[in-house]
Amino acid sequence: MTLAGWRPQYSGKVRDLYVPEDEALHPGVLLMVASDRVSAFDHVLNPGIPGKGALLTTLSRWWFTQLREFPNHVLDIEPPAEVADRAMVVRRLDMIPVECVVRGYLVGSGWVEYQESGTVCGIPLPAGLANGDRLPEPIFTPAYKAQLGEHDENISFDQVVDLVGAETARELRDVSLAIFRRASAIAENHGLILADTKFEFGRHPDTRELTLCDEVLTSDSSRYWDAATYAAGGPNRLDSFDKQIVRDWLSAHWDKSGTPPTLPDDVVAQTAARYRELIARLTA
Ligand code: PZK
Repeated sequence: MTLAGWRPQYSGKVRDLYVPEDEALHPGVLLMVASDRVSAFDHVLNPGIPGKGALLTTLSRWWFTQLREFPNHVLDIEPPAEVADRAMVVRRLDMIPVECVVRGYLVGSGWVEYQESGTVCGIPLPAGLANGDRLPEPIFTPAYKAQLGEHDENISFDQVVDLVGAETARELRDVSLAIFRRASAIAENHGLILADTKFEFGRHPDTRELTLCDEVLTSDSSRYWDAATYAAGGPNRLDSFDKQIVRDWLSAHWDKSGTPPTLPDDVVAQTAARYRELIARLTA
């Protein structure tokens, strides 16, 4: 998409990053634009989910406000009007190349590693845990950003130390756990479980302050469960407020080779409704 005054710098699967055309006008800033694109099983699907970019941006902005005691990259500068509801102007930071994943529950790649080794990112866990079980306490389970097209790889705390140094590694872990605890408590107050999430951090170019960036606690970066459904323990207990509906439909209608099929209208509508429900519940 072309935006007057902004030059596209990088397009991810579902978001786009722009830099100011005139750096003197807006020094040290970036424009992050969330699209309606949805990805699953490493493919961007058709059609998109109408309103997804705006819904996830609303959620991210809301969380940044809730978490304002933690320094973040959001600037009080209006994005271009055409994308105002799905964009944020942010401070350009020196990014730290570690995905700061925190898990309160054992699921996904954590569950996979646990079954093989009894650990997650090298952290030993109690024996006998089942898929989706609550962990005794939240754990920091970092991942290293893979090359384009590869999956992020779970790494140990010692590998984080090798990548960024001992002091930054400790700071990333402690701040990630602190934010997760705060966010989990808020989610719990609204009948939601924050199962896990991924934060990214950078440093302010001048002050070197560790700064929360990227999107925070959206359905693309986090797993939310309904607390009542989880407690009831049925087959849906781990259904998340994300593209679960899309994944389930694709699994039933596609062998995961070649181009994925077009999503039917009802799958698109139900997914959009699920995103709206998450926001409605959290912000109620
Ligand atoms: C930055 N990404 C991820 C990829 C997106 C976002 N504050 C920042 N300063 C410098 N770089 C980044 C950020 C942030 N956030 C974020 N890559 C670099 C990314 C594609 C599209 F919107």
